[in-house]
Amino acid sequence: MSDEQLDLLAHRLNRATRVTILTGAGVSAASGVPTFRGSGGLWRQFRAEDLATPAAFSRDPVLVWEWYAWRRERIAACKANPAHEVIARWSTAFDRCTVITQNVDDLHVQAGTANLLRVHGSLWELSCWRVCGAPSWRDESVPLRTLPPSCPACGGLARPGVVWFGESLPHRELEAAAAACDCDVFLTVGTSAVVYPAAGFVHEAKRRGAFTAELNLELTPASAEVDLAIHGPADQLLPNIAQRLTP
Ligand code: BV8
Repeated sequence: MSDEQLDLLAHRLNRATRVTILTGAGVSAASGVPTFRGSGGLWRQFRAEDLATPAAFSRDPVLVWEWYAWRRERIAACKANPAHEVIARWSTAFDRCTVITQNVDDLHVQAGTANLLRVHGSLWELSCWRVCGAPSWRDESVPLRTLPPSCPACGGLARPGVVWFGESLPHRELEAAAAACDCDVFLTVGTSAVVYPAAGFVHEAKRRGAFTAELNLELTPASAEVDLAIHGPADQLLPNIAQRLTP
């Protein structure tokens, strides 16, 4: 991370009216939320991709719920960090700023972020596994009253309100995220850029003429594609860039 790089990004943001920010687990790392691929990303001996699928839930809903209950307990103790706070401020600072998050921890919500698209859902929302027609509901109880929790409408099994591998993203959020690829600056922060379709947005934004920048501790498959790749912790980089913006 060099001063020139930080100044260049600040210069681009100063001139921008339409800004889009994509975030991943790295933004919540400083809050103590385990990332997916980093150390601590594993639960017992399972990889996330093994548990976060409809097949895994059909096979063993109690095991999958124990994993989500474990993550809820970990995340319930976490607070939004300076990276979330800067993004929340920026979400109302530009003519149009859209925040697309892959995170299901809702720390962007806690930070008061506007125009937030939770493309992979939320750990704090549940829905009916049998799709009985009941709308999804919010449940922040830690621990959960019953494990597995049940649908208040039909009494059947409830499922976490997240998007599992092999499931399509919520239509409204996907449409809005695709539209937000029309922007002056597309900033991707703390994501390993391997999970699609979210990992495709930065390439789509570049294709549509946006200035693209990546903030991450390390190289990702997107690093060679973006106009600017800055290495460092998001909770330090974002406040540093914010200070360089003209009010
Ligand atoms: C779908 C919710 C189709 C659940 C999640 C194209 C090519 C290849 C594969 C596919 C493709 N298209 C689709 C696929 C399949 C699949 C996929 O992408 N597989 C991958 C593994 C190859 N995609 C899907 O299945 C998607 N659905 O395509 O449906 C379809 C279409 C029509 C009809 C039916 C079906 C659904 C994907 C969503 C899955 N759900 N989460 C839950 O959380 O339990 S994904 C989950 O994993 C997260 O939400 C996130 O998206 C991803 C983890 O990535 P990151 O957030 O980036 O975290 P990670 O740990 O990997 O990296 C952290 C990064 O931060 C690192 O780079 C690290 O260096 C950095 N970092 C760490 N600390 C810091 C930091 N950076 C800065 N500061 C720090 N302090």
